[in-house]
Formats: sequence, structure tokens, C-alpha cells
Amino acid sequence: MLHIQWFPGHMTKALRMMEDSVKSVDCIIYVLDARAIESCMNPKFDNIIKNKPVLYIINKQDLVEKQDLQSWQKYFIANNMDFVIADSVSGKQKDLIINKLKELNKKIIEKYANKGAIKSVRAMVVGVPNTGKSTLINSLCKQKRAITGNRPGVTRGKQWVSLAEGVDLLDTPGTLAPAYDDQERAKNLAFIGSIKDDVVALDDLTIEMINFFRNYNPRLFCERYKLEALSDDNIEVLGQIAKNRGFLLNKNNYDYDRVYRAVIDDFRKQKFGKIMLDFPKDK
Ligand SMILES: Nc1nc2c(ncn2[C@@H]2O[C@H](COP(=O)(O)OP(=O)(O)OP(=O)(O)O)[C@@H](O)[C@H]2O)c(=O)[nH]1
Ligand SMILES: [Mg+2]
Repeated sequence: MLHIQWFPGHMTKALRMMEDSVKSVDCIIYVLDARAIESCMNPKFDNIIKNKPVLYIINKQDLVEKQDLQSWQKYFIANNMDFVIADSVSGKQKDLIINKLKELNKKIIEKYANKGAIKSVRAMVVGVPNTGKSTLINSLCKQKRAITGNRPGVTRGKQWVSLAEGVDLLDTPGTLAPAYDDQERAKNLAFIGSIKDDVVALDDLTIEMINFFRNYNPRLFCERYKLEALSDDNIEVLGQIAKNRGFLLNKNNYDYDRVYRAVIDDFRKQKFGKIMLDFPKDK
């Protein structure tokens, strides 16, 4: 069983900073990873964002199948949630996102315009770690202004970035919930690299991945590691992978650490294909 909890001091600080900064912004950009949309919803944000218009960015769309996103599109529409499906590395959705932001803040922009003033839209960008907040900001300003990286906890302080289109964006550090009663969510966040690997037991995480594939599609897993069938015995599966890959400490012992790393990296590098972990519960 996995027991994941990761809430370091910088996240407490970041949430406080967000509570403070939200007073001076017009709207929120809430960045979600398309592979685990539900798990990326952080209840800790609810209170912070409750009085502001929210634009959800379903990011990393390139990592899931288009048809899997359909149920989420329906869900967001049914719940009156504004959203854009995006892949921030490409930055193709720049105009769409800026237009949506202006649409969302139409009233206040018009109010200023009536007085002969130009209002720039101020948006705070929030999300759990590693969803692509800083990458999104860079794609919108077409410059590498915010630091990015494929691990959680890259952004530490707050950073304002101004776009020529009259939009100011506040980058914030990724933050998680202080505790996860629902370890299913925590597990999904660990799968997509939103929780630091140092705080997750890699052997447990790998076993959770094997269990996941046993349900999802055992054939995919077997093909990747050239297994005849997926045994019910997880330790046996780990041994078979080590044997087939030649991960040996010495003649008589498998190098299990290399097995863990291989399975987790393969998942994160889409070596099993495009996998969506969360689907909407209430439709
Ligand atoms: N495939 C794909 N990768 C993306 C996309 N957007 C961001 N990434 C990658 O996701 C990783 C995390 O991106 P960041 O922008 O640093 O994420 P962040 O949300 O700012 O992370 P923290 O600051 O740690 O909270 C990087 O390796 C990005 O290249 C996307 O749309 N598709
Ligand atoms: Mg960042």
C-alpha cells in the first residue's frame, strides 16, 4: 500500500502568498494535467479562487487520446466551467487562451474603456506541481521567462510576466493538498510526476503501476517487457523484468532499483502509449 504525503514548508508559504496575491488579480488560470484531471484538482485552492472567474487549462493534451478527452469536455460544459484544451510546449493555443481571458474579464475591461482607460487583465496561474504552469506562461509570452523542468517544485517564488496583449500573469509554485485521504489521487499524482520521487517508495509505486496495468491492459505491460503473461505475483513480475532486461547486481541477484526506475520512467515517457488515469465521476 502506498502512503503518500508531501507538503514541505515552501508549499505552506506558497499557499499563503496565493491567498495574499489573489486580492490583486482579476481571474485565475487553473492548470490541469490532461492525464489526471480529477487528481490535479486541489481542494486547497477552492477557498483561494472562489470569488474570481476561473479559466481551466487542460494541459498536456498531447499525452492523452483525443476521444478520452470528450467526457471531460462534456463535464466542463455541464458544470459551466470555462476551459481550453492545450499543449503548452507547442503554444498553439495562445490566441484562444488570450481571447478567453479577455472574454472572462469583459465587464471590467469595458468599465475601464468607458472611462477612456485600458485595463490589463491580471491572472494568477495555479495548479499542482509539474502541470506546466511555467511552460504555459512562456508559451503565452513566446519567451523563456519562467523556469521550467520535468520534476515537481521547480517554481519557488512568485513571478509576474506581462504580455504585449495586455495580460499580466502571476506564476506560482505548484502546491498539493496537505494530506490525501484518497490515496488514489495521490497515486495518480505520483504516476504523472507531480509528487517528488524522493518522498514516494519507488518499490511501492512500481507495484501500484503493475496493479494498474493488470486492470487497465496487461497485454501492453507484457509487450513492453517481453513477458508471456502478467503473473499475479508482483515480486515474480519484478524478477522477470530484471531477467529480461539484464538488470543484475551480480550473478545471483536482480537489481530491483533499476526495474523500478525503468517502469516509472517508461510510464512517464508514454512508452505504454497515451494513458488517461481519471475520468469524470458524475456526468
Ligand atoms: N508533453 C507535454 N509536456 C509539457 C506540456 N506543458 C509542460 N510540459 C512539460 O512538463 C514539465 C513541467 O513543466 P513546468 O512548466 O515546469 O511545470 P510547473 O507547473 O511550472 O511546475 P512547478 O513549478 O514545479 O509547479 C516540463 O518538462 C515541461 O516541458 C505539454 O503541454 N505537453
Ligand atoms: Mg513552475
